[in-house]
Amino acid sequence: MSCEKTYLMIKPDAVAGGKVGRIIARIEDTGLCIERLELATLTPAQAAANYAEHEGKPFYESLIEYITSGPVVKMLVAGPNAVAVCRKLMGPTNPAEAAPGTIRGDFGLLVDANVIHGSDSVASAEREVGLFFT
Ligand code: IDP
Ligand code: MG
Repeated sequence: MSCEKTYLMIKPDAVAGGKVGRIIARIEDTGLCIERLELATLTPAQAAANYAEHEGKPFYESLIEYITSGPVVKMLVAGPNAVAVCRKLMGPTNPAEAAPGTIRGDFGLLVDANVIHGSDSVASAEREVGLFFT
């Protein structure tokens, strides 16, 4: 068992849709600890840094536009196997393929507005936590 930190972010569609409270409850229900939490609108530079691996893909420009379109909820979440536990809780990238009971399966419909971001590895988590929480 490794105690890890991960970076989660409730995306603009879910914040605007009034789903923040229910999503946070699911994170808390796992037993993981929300150590930092902040409502903010990402700058284009922050968005580009977070999604650098996707630069050049067909959806990149619309992804940056979308993620900077309104406030997000940034979270630093910690606990045993936090990265994998959160990815499982979120469900797969496309909400249409996400099972009921997952955050994307229950709160999302479209891949381009898929409710929540979560770091995909311990290395990504370290980088993303550094980007969003100094
Ligand atoms: P992840 O968020 O599950 O890690 P990634 O493949 O890292 O998925 O993609 C990052 C984000 O880019 C996704 O969460 C989604 O918002 C967006 N995205 C990924 N694939 C597509 C696509 O095919 N069309 C539109 N948006 C996409
Ligand atoms: Mg990813």
